[in-house]
Amino acid sequence: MAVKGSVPYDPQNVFARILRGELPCNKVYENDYVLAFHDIAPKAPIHVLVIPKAPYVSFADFSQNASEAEITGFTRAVGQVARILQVDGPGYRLLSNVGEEGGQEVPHFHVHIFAGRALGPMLP
Ligand code: D5M
Repeated sequence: MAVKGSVPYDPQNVFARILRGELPCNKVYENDYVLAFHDIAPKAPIHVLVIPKAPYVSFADFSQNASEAEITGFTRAVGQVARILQVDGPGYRLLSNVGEEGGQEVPHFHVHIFAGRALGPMLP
């Protein structure tokens, strides 16, 4: 198993299982670099997760170890998903929890897209 950064990647995490097709997801978008799907416990009317297909534990791992092509592919895909969701006009929020104190529950890097209502000021 590849170890990237301080925490080893757990291939049994739920998003790894979704990527392998072992668990279902409500897919929004997919390309060579990413999979995007609706969050199972939405915190806003629109709550979508964008994950890289490659095994990165968190943003910390991804930002340090992903290739330029992966980083560009991922970033462009997040924007593409926002356009697919038609939230560009009204606006949306991106969030990525990192590690224990960041509140990360699933140890596969993901960006949350929240939209569909006025989200108000950012929480800490
Ligand atoms: O957020 C992890 C998010 O992952 C949390 O909002 C629930 C979501 N989740 C967990 N399991 C699933 C499945 N099976 N499908 C879709 N969404 C899921 P974090 O930033 O790690 O706290």
